[in-house]
Amino acid sequence: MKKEKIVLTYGTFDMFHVGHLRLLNRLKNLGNKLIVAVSSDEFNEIKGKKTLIPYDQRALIVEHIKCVDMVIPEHNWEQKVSDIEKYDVDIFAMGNDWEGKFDFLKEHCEVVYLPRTENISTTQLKLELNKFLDIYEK
Ligand code: C2G
Repeated sequence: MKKEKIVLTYGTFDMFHVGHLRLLNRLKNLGNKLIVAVSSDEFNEIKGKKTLIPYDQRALIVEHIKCVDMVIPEHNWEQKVSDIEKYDVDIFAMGNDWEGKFDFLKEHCEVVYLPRTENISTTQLKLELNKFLDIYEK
Protein backbone atom coordinates (compact mmCIF):
# COMPACT_ATOMS: atom_id res chain seq x y z
CA MET A 1 0.00 0.00 0.00
CA LYS A 2 1.58 3.31 -1.17
CA LYS A 3 2.20 5.71 1.79
CA GLU A 4 0.12 8.90 1.75
CA LYS A 5 2.20 12.01 0.98
CA ILE A 6 1.62 14.17 4.05
CA VAL A 7 2.03 17.97 3.96
CA LEU A 8 2.28 20.08 7.14
CA THR A 9 2.01 23.86 7.51
CA TYR A 10 1.63 26.40 10.34
CA GLY A 11 -0.17 29.71 10.63
CA THR A 12 -2.49 32.07 12.47
CA PHE A 13 -5.16 32.26 9.71
CA ASP A 14 -6.83 35.28 11.32
CA MET A 15 -9.73 36.74 9.29
CA PHE A 16 -9.40 33.83 6.83
CA HIS A 17 -8.95 35.23 3.30
CA VAL A 18 -8.20 34.17 -0.25
CA GLY A 19 -4.44 34.37 0.33
CA HIS A 20 -4.78 31.68 2.99
CA LEU A 21 -7.12 29.63 0.78
CA ARG A 22 -4.84 29.75 -2.28
CA LEU A 23 -1.88 28.69 -0.16
CA LEU A 24 -3.72 25.75 1.40
CA ASN A 25 -4.99 24.56 -1.99
CA ARG A 26 -1.45 24.65 -3.44
CA LEU A 27 -0.10 22.87 -0.36
CA LYS A 28 -2.67 20.09 -0.72
CA ASN A 29 -1.59 19.63 -4.34
CA LEU A 30 1.97 18.91 -3.16
CA GLY A 31 0.74 15.64 -1.64
CA ASN A 32 -2.50 13.97 -0.68
CA LYS A 33 -3.02 14.78 3.00
CA LEU A 34 -2.78 18.32 4.42
CA ILE A 35 -2.32 18.97 8.14
CA VAL A 36 -2.58 22.59 9.31
CA ALA A 37 -1.21 23.69 12.69
CA VAL A 38 -3.20 26.78 13.74
CA SER A 39 -1.45 29.14 16.15
CA SER A 40 -3.10 29.26 19.60
CA ASP A 41 -4.04 32.66 21.06
CA GLU A 42 -1.26 32.25 23.64
CA PHE A 43 1.33 31.51 20.94
CA ASN A 44 0.19 34.54 18.95
CA GLU A 45 0.96 36.62 22.05
CA ILE A 46 4.49 35.14 21.92
CA LYS A 47 4.63 35.94 18.17
CA GLY A 48 3.54 39.49 19.04
CA LYS A 49 0.53 39.04 16.76
CA LYS A 50 -2.82 40.53 17.87
CA THR A 51 -5.63 38.38 16.47
CA LEU A 52 -9.23 39.48 16.00
CA ILE A 53 -10.69 35.95 15.88
CA PRO A 54 -10.07 33.51 18.76
CA TYR A 55 -8.29 30.18 18.22
CA ASP A 56 -11.35 27.94 18.39
CA GLN A 57 -13.07 29.88 15.58
CA ARG A 58 -9.90 30.17 13.47
CA ALA A 59 -9.32 26.41 13.85
CA LEU A 60 -12.97 25.58 13.04
CA ILE A 61 -12.87 27.61 9.80
CA VAL A 62 -9.58 26.03 8.67
CA GLU A 63 -10.91 22.54 9.59
CA HIS A 64 -13.83 23.09 7.21
CA ILE A 65 -11.72 24.13 4.23
CA LYS A 66 -12.21 21.37 1.64
CA CYS A 67 -8.49 20.71 1.03
CA VAL A 68 -7.63 20.50 4.77
CA ASP A 69 -7.55 17.00 6.28
CA MET A 70 -6.57 17.78 9.88
CA VAL A 71 -6.04 20.76 12.19
CA ILE A 72 -3.69 20.67 15.19
CA PRO A 73 -2.83 23.52 17.57
CA GLU A 74 0.49 25.37 17.31
CA HIS A 75 1.61 26.17 20.87
CA ASN A 76 5.29 27.14 20.34
CA TRP A 77 8.16 27.47 17.87
CA GLU A 78 9.74 24.22 19.04
CA GLN A 79 7.03 21.68 18.21
CA LYS A 80 7.71 21.36 14.47
CA VAL A 81 10.25 18.49 14.60
CA SER A 82 8.07 16.40 16.92
CA ASP A 83 5.01 17.16 14.78
CA ILE A 84 6.88 16.05 11.64
CA GLU A 85 7.80 12.78 13.35
CA LYS A 86 4.42 12.27 15.05
CA TYR A 87 2.45 12.71 11.82
CA ASP A 88 5.05 11.08 9.53
CA VAL A 89 5.21 14.29 7.45
CA ASP A 90 6.83 14.21 3.98
CA ILE A 91 6.68 17.94 3.19
CA PHE A 92 6.82 20.97 5.49
CA ALA A 93 5.61 24.00 3.52
CA MET A 94 4.97 27.70 4.17
CA GLY A 95 4.42 30.90 2.24
CA ASN A 96 7.69 32.46 1.10
CA ASP A 97 7.62 35.30 3.61
CA TRP A 98 9.24 32.51 5.67
CA GLU A 99 11.78 31.67 2.92
CA GLY A 100 14.81 29.98 4.51
CA LYS A 101 13.56 30.36 8.10
CA PHE A 102 12.75 26.67 8.49
CA ASP A 103 15.57 25.10 6.43
CA PHE A 104 16.78 23.34 9.60
CA LEU A 105 13.81 21.00 9.11
CA LYS A 106 15.41 19.66 5.90
CA GLU A 107 17.01 16.81 7.88
CA HIS A 108 13.49 15.60 8.80
CA CYS A 109 11.47 16.17 5.60
CA GLU A 110 11.25 18.15 2.37
CA VAL A 111 10.94 21.93 3.01
CA VAL A 112 8.97 24.02 0.47
CA TYR A 113 8.19 27.76 0.38
CA LEU A 114 5.42 28.87 -1.98
CA PRO A 115 4.83 32.41 -3.28
CA ARG A 116 2.41 34.45 -1.17
CA THR A 117 -0.76 35.83 -2.77
CA GLU A 118 -0.18 39.49 -3.57
CA ASN A 119 -2.31 42.40 -2.31
CA ILE A 120 -4.08 40.70 0.53
CA SER A 121 -3.19 40.24 4.18
CA THR A 122 -5.01 40.35 7.49
CA THR A 123 -3.27 43.67 8.25
CA GLN A 124 -4.47 45.17 4.95
CA LEU A 125 -8.03 43.91 5.57
CA LYS A 126 -8.03 45.60 8.98
CA LEU A 127 -6.84 48.90 7.45
CA GLU A 128 -9.48 48.72 4.70
CA LEU A 129 -12.16 47.92 7.26
CA ASN A 130 -11.18 50.97 9.31
CA LYS A 131 -11.41 53.17 6.19
CA PHE A 132 -14.81 51.65 5.39
CA LEU A 133 -16.08 52.35 8.92
CA ASP A 134 -14.78 55.95 8.78
CA ILE A 135 -16.68 56.57 5.54
CA TYR A 136 -19.92 54.69 6.06
CA GLU A 137 -20.40 54.18 9.76
CA LYS A 138 -19.58 57.68 11.11
N1 C2G B 1 -0.07 33.70 3.23
C1 C2G B 1 -0.04 33.75 1.83
N2 C2G B 1 -0.50 34.84 1.19
C2 C2G B 1 -1.02 35.89 1.88
C3 C2G B 1 -1.06 35.85 3.30
C4 C2G B 1 -0.57 34.73 3.96
O1 C2G B 1 0.42 32.80 1.18
N3 C2G B 1 -1.47 36.97 1.19
C5 C2G B 1 0.46 32.50 3.88
C6 C2G B 1 1.65 32.80 4.79
O2 C2G B 1 2.85 32.84 4.03
C7 C2G B 1 1.61 31.62 5.76
C8 C2G B 1 0.11 31.28 5.83
O3 C2G B 1 -0.53 31.95 4.73
O4 C2G B 1 2.33 30.49 5.21
C9 C2G B 1 -0.51 31.75 7.12
O5 C2G B 1 -0.23 33.13 7.24
P1 C2G B 1 -0.40 33.79 8.72
O6 C2G B 1 -1.73 33.42 9.25
O7 C2G B 1 0.04 35.21 8.63
O8 C2G B 1 0.66 32.92 9.55
P2 C2G B 1 1.99 33.43 10.28
O9 C2G B 1 1.67 34.48 11.25
O10 C2G B 1 2.98 33.68 9.21
O11 C2G B 1 2.38 32.14 11.17
O12 C2G B 1 5.30 28.82 12.91
C10 C2G B 1 4.91 29.57 11.77
C11 C2G B 1 3.92 30.64 12.11
O13 C2G B 1 2.87 30.15 12.91
C12 C2G B 1 3.36 31.23 10.80
